[in-house]
Amino acid sequence: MNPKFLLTFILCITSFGFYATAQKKPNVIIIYADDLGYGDLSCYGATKIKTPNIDALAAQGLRFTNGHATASTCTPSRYSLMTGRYAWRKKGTGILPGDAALIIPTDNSSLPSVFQQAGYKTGLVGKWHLGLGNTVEKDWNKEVKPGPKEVGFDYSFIFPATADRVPTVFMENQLVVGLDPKDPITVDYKNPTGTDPTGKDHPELLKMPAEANHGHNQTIVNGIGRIGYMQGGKLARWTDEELPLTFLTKAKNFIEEHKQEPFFLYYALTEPHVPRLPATMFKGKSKLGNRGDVILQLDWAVGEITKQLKYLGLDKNTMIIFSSDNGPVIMDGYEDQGYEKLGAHTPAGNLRGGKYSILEGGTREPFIISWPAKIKPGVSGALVSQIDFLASFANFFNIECKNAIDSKNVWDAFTGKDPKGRSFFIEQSSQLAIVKDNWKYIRPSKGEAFYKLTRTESGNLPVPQLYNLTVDVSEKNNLALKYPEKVKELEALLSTEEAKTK
Ligand code: NG6
Ligand code: CA
Repeated sequence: MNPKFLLTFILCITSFGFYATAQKKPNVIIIYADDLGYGDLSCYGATKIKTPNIDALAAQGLRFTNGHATASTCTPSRYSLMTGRYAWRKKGTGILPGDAALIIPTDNSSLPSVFQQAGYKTGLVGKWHLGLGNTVEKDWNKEVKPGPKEVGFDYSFIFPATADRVPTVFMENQLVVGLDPKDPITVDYKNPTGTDPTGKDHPELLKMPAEANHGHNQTIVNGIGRIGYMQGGKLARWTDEELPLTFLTKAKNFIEEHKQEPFFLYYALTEPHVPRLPATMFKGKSKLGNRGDVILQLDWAVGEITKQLKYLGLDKNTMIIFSSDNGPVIMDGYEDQGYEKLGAHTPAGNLRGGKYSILEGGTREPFIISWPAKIKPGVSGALVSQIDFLASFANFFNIECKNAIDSKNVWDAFTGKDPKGRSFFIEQSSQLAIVKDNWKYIRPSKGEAFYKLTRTESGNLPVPQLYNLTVDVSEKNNLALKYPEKVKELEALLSTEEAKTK
């Protein structure tokens, strides 16, 4: 071949290659913590705990200071993340038992289905807690469906509900991992099943005692009393201390397997949800007890993911979103000395309330988006929510979404071009609140104001509450009596939104 022609040919190929890489759709990874608070990370102001890996993610991306889960508990927040709809629109979307049926409709748009339509490989690794199958009664010894696959995940490696609920097994593509057919699994949330000891009858077998009479006293697995009864599946049951390492390995495998094509990975960590049982290498490391230790473990896992992306050359064009499903809780039903070891650490930062609460500590979360190829590092005060990923990605890919009525396209806020974000947002606990122009209105409620077990504030009061978050993010000064018109306006907006699907 003529050498000049060869050179032109090589140049063309190289520049085409470069062009193709530059235009390639970003990989997207959502790393979703469980019960991590607004003040639990050093990049959000924590001084008693250091989270260098998440701090590094924040430093190379956008750190949001007004980013929200939709609810202050797990299931409703995850429901919104998947469907783009507020969970309070649908009955049966509260904290689910481990044998619940799937609550995500399979004929609407879902976050993973949007990625599938855009040509992505989609994967889910971690906590699910959105139900499986069509009914409560199900055969755990066969493929359980519908589940993540029918919702839009090409691959899934999950535990069904929470770390403290049976069945305490992993499921890969909706089949229990390591199941011995001679030792079939049955699960029951009403009546004791099987001959396994329970925490109630055998507290002497527990390695972490449960708060008396508060759940966590049914079937014992790995020395921990669980919620729900389970029999069989002895070889398939997980060991809590290595559970997060299993998820991390599966997440890394998924990335490695799909490094050549755009992928979407929803990596739902279990930390720092109860029961908190750090791996040996993190035991005692934080000096803040088990909760602090598992936060360091979580931070380490994030670092392992970013390291792997770098190693594979995927770091620049991978968008990593980091957040949590609800605010923090110190005591959640196991006696793990959370309060005794807390010291001066403030898990919700300067916010009031936490998990289960309608106050900002319930839904305002660490919220980081890093995409080195496209997003300039910085801090954003835009009002955004996890519910918005669906509409924002759908818009980015030019895909129409079906029934995701509460999801807003805030792509410009997510990428740092719009400092404002949503015009309003509805928060959920056992009660509803609405935020608009940084004014927050909490509906009157008859619910308890203080939860004895968790020793936390719910934010419930029998009278309306109104806070000006611009000057009072800690919700200390109730201005409802001073600004009755504002209360009326926000109640009217909330009622209109509620009526949309009634
Ligand atoms: C509660 C559990 C708590 C936790 C929560 C769900 C008790 C006393 N409390 O019922 O430990 O599992 O449910 O947490 O059993 S969530 O993050 O999945 O919403
Ligand atoms: Ca949670």
